[in-house]
Amino acid sequence: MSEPVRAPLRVAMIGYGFMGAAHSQAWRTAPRVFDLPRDIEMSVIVGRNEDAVASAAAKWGWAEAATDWREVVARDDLDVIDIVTPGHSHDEIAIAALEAGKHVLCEKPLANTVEDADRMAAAARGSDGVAMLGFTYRRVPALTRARDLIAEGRIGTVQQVRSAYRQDWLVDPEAPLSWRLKKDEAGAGSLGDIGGHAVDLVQFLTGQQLTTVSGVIETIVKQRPVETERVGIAGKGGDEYGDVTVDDVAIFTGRLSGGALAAFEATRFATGRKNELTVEISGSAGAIAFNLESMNELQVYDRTAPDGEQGFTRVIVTEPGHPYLEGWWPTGHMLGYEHAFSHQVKDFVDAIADGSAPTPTFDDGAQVQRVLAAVEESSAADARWTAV
Ligand code: SOE
Repeated sequence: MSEPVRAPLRVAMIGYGFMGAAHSQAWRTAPRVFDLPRDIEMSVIVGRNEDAVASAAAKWGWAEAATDWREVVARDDLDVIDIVTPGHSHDEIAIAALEAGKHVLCEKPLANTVEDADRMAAAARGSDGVAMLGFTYRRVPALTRARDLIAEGRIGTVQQVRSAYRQDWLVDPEAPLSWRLKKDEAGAGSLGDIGGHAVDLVQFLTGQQLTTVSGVIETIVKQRPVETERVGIAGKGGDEYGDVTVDDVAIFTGRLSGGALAAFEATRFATGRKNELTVEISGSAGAIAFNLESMNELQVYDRTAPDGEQGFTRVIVTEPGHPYLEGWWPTGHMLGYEHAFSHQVKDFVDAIADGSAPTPTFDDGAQVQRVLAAVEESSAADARWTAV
């Protein structure tokens, strides 16, 4: 499909929850901050509830609202389909969009099962459209910078890795049974929703893949009030109770292709931890450490520093030369959660314009699903070491 270079990219977004809000602000903001090679038209937002999707369109700046994603995907006046629905619908929407010649940005997880993820990856490989997965934390400047330092050999050989994604919004046993706690919609619980981020991040930072895992997953609160109203991530519950069908906590170890051991934790039961994603990569010549709750900072340790001067250095990753910083504020004026979504749009649009394949690819997403499935398999077999 050949397109005039400056023709605007006409975007349709399917879904309008938490990720719909995040992606909408990115489509609005990226063209105003970066010099994108294509203009952006926020053409259509799609959701099943007509009134709710109309009000989301008005609030977030979409020109039209629609209720049937199939009709939207088939339209020939759209170029991009951005998928922000729960994981169980990703495969059907993404494959239809790719077959219709659209470019596809898909929020993580790629899919709820390895089989669906593999079918999506095959569709992406066979399509002229650009396909990219939204593991957005890769585009937090401190983490992009960490990846570059590790790739340049600054911490030497990776010898050990640890990463934890900890939240606490399910500590309350009366927190309702939202879609994120139902296997048929979410696929997995903490493991899939936030453990997937930790796995992707470790693989992205080290440039290595997990080859084998051993772990345990557990559901702490087994029944919860059925959700009566969806509000933010946690929702509101009624008098009726239903079964939680996903894990609350996942604790696992893995071996990276380079040989290093990695330890992971994913939980929504870390009382007091709101959205703490930590990663620490220990190498033969140094180390890097990061915590999302201080997301502009990268801790860097250099073993070659003179004796008496060694220690983790706190680098504020807001210098003009740091990744993605060219479009933002003067040094030290801090970025937040939403900025990485704008960086994701920037990289996606750049790739569409220059015909390159942006990462993470759908193949990357399928590989992460394989890791998560191996953790579930290991847990069911008393934490036996399980090949990915
Ligand atoms: C989206 O990237 C996401 O993974 C959500 O699905 C999680 O629930 C959130 O807490 C982290 O971000």
